[in-house]
Amino acid sequence: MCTSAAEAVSPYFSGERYELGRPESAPTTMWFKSILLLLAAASLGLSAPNARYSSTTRAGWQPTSPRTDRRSLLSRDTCTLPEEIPTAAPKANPFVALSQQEIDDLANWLLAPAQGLNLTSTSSPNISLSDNYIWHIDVLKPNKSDVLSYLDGSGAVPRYARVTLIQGGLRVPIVAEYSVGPLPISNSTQIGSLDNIYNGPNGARLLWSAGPVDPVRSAAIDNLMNMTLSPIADMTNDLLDMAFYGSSDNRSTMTYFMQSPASTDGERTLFWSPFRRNVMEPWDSPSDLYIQFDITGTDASLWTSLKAVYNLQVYDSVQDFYNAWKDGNVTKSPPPATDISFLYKNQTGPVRDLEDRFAPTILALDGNRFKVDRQEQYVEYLGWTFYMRFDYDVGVQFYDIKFKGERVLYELSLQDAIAQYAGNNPFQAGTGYMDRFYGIGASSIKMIPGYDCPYHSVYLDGNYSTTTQQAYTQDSAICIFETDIGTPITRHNNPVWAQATKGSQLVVRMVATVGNYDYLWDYGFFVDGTITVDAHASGYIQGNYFRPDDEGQWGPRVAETLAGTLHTHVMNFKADFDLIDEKNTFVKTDIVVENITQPWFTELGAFEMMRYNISDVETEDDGLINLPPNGQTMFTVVNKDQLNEWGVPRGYRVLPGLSNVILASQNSPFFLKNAQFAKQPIAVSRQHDNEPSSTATLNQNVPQAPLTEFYKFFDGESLVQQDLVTWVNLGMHHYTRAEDIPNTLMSEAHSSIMFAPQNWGNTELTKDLSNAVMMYAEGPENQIVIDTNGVEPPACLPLGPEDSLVGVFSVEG
Ligand SMILES: *[C@@H]1O[C@H](CO)[C@@H](O)[C@H](O)[C@H]1NC(C)=O
Ligand SMILES: *[C@@H]1O[C@H](CO)[C@@H](O)[C@H](O)[C@H]1NC(C)=O
Ligand SMILES: *[C@@H]1O[C@H](CO)[C@@H](O)[C@H](O)[C@H]1NC(C)=O
Ligand SMILES: *[C@@H]1O[C@H](CO)[C@@H](O)[C@H](O)[C@H]1NC(C)=O
Ligand SMILES: *[C@@H]1O[C@H](CO)[C@@H](O)[C@H](O)[C@H]1NC(C)=O
Ligand SMILES: *[C@@H]1O[C@H](CO)[C@@H](O)[C@H](O)[C@H]1NC(C)=O
Ligand SMILES: *[C@@H]1O[C@H](CO)[C@@H](O)[C@H](O)[C@H]1NC(C)=O
Ligand SMILES: *[C@@H]1O[C@H](CO)[C@@H](O)[C@H](O)[C@H]1NC(C)=O
Ligand SMILES: *[C@@H]1O[C@H](CO)[C@@H](O)[C@H](O)[C@H]1NC(C)=O
Ligand SMILES: *[C@@H]1O[C@H](CO)[C@@H](O)[C@H](O)[C@H]1NC(C)=O
Ligand SMILES: *[C@@H]1O[C@H](CO)[C@@H](O)[C@H](O)[C@H]1NC(C)=O
Ligand SMILES: [Cu+2]
Repeated sequence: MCTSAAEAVSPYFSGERYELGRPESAPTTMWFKSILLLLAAASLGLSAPNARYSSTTRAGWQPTSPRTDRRSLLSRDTCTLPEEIPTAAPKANPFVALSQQEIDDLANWLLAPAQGLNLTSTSSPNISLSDNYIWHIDVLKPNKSDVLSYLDGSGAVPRYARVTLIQGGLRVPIVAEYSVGPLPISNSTQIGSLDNIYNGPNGARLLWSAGPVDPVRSAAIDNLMNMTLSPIADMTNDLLDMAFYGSSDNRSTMTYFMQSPASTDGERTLFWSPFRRNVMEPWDSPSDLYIQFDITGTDASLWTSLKAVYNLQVYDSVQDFYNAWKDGNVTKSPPPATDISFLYKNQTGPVRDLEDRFAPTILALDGNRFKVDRQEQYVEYLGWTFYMRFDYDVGVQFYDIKFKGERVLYELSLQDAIAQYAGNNPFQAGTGYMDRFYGIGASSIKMIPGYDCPYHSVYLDGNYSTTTQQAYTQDSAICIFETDIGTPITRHNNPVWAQATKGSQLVVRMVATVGNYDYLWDYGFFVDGTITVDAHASGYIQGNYFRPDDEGQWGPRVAETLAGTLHTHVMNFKADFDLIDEKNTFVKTDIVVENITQPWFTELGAFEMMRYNISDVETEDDGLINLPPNGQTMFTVVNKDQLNEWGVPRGYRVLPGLSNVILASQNSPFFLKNAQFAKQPIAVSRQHDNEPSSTATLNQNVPQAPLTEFYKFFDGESLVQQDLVTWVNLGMHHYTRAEDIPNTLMSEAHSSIMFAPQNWGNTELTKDLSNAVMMYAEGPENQIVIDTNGVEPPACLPLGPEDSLVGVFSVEG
């Protein structure tokens, strides 16, 4: 496709093009301010082949060497690879993941008899459920108060670890989180409770049975499954065309899965398992069988299967079910299809006309316009600066976001991504995932260049510590690129001038493949001071076994033995605005409609008109906020002590976007106190170091007794000119469809929110941009001036006749 464009005469500003473009009878003449560029361009010839790469193998293109000198751009006829522009963060990033040395030192310290924790090493060959051992050693997020005094002043941020111990050896077995510090380990290092940051009934702990499925528990569950299923393999082979003999046994043709949540309060752990064909993506090869298991307590010999459901018949035990089958009393429903070609994404079908051509792409032809300090995970972009943090739980997070040197947000971070399911079977009806529990950051993937992210993106690593005590680096977990927003950011035409300013944004992107789903999150930083968060989803739906009698109540049939599955995604974000400083107010501007009279409309009498009704959200009692119909409320965070030139408090608007949904069912037993953050579109609370997050990683299995109970944040405190946190939800009701097969489409599975300046400036904030054109007439002859502020398309970009600015603006003579 990369044929030379040399013969297509297409200068942007050449005298030749001017001649071509000027109508014979034009009453105006043209004059260019950008003389230097015009001359350079004219002398070098603007047209050039857009051959960006020298090599040729389809799989591994070799980039040309980065250009070293801006001027060389004009003397080349190919655009060059944008070089990464380094910068130095003003301060070292205070949010660094633990190093392997730190993790090892912490593990040794915890295991030392002096600590009295009676821990068994996780590498012990005979480790058992009734031992105490380490699950996760991670860094404890430092307190905002400490980070701010460090960023704005001096000193150091205290460094602590957050340690999760599985304590099966206690009289009442628990899983608990502790703080260990200060780091590095010294004689003053102590282990302490984290009850200060967890407000649930059991503080920083939950009953053991509601804990994570670590390798020890997982092996015991696998054994229970084998003990339950291998004796009935003759029946499962007959009814389901599948059997199970343990995950490591190559005779196993089916998989089991644990319903989440597996408990309500940790007292008892009961879960339903679906059974799926052991093929690529078992999610979409479900059968009609479900079995309930009780895995309460640390003595796995007491674990047992309970009920079974097959073809909507409920059996009190697996044995009852087996006996019924032996007696020929079981009515068979079709086993999951064996042909899974529908789950593949290989290109099939005739190629669409012209679709063999390479798709359009985003390119920074004139070089990058952002700078990155990789080591400090710090970014600068056209007035924006921010730090990033990465962790196992949620992945990338943003801190100290400033625009033109002024702080806008202290923190912008994902809290959790949850999903509420439904269906006429115990598994889908009982599913409420909280993906933070499974590690959203730990599920981050290496981006596919050119597909997940535009070519020439800057890729950053995501560092976090695993639950196997490894300091792990996910390379290319984040990509950063600048893109056109798709429209000019401002424009106008009038008889006197025509103007347009380019709209650009920096995007920081992360993708996490959590089991069946792929979440893509974009954080956008716009040239006008706007910040956006966009969430998209793809991957495989957790499909339902197709039953005609479900009659489309939870989704349409989408394959031979597969139906869609109604579910709602909610993703909670923490937006800790600090507009200039921490003293902020959350303001609602309602549009109210009233019958009024006005003295000049005597003939109308009372008539209906609208006006603003502006009110502060005064206390946390009013902090849980719904979206009004017809968008008739504007939500802003303002700083009443910081006025713009017009005397108006400077602020940012919280602008709901696409699909800001919340849980459709608010009283489901599977999402109770543990998911209160997902029950209103917006919430505003006072910032406190002991309320760092709307949820906790271990909230998944304790809907009734979570570590973090969000509503307890709302205890009547004043919100006027205080340090506030705004909690917002993105999400989607997933109305599954045939088009979810094989993979959900990111076009429709999309949600967004925007934070936009609202009287932040004295005017809009793009008047300083040079990537703008102003066209007007000047002088008695009405000479047309085309002023592009000295910024031109680089010489390597071939332009066509219709790309010319000449003749676009004219005045009537
Ligand atoms: C576990 O194994 C170690 C040796 O690897 C042995 O010394 C110890 O007695 C075993 N403990 C139990 C409870 O079996
Ligand atoms: C230490 O834990 C083991 C289980 O790992 C348990 O059998 C033992 O009783 C515990 N010792 C004390 C002193 O609590
Ligand atoms: C810690 O205390 C021990 C004795 O209790 C001492 O030998 C050691 O030097 C101390 N270490 C540090 C780092 O202070
Ligand atoms: C599962 O149980 C069967 C006996 O029913 C046994 O042959 C097999 O080895 C077990 N599988 C595993 C992985 O232990
Ligand atoms: C399954 O495993 C057994 C024992 O490890 C081996 O002999 C057999 O060849 C394997 N069968 C298949 C189909 O891989
Ligand atoms: C099977 O059905 C027959 C006839 O209804 C009944 O007598 C028998 O008890 C059933 N068997 C089982 C195991 O339920
Ligand atoms: C489709 O992709 C798979 C890889 O997942 C590959 O094994 C298979 O050969 C491909 N099939 C076709 C028809 O290209
Ligand atoms: C991430 O970890 C790698 C490997 O330990 C290290 O080289 C790199 O500096 C770390 N990056 C950051 C930003 O901490
Ligand atoms: C205004 O008055 C009209 C006529 O009485 C009534 O129909 C309408 O609902 C009123 N509007 C409001 C906002 O009260
Ligand atoms: C204006 O807002 C205040 C505070 O929410 C409320 O009390 C009042 O009723 C509103 N007025 C109108 C006309 O809606
Ligand atoms: C962080 O803040 C919490 C809550 O105020 C406090 O309990 C804790 O001690 C602080 N941590 C540090 C390291 O100061
Ligand atoms: Cu979905």
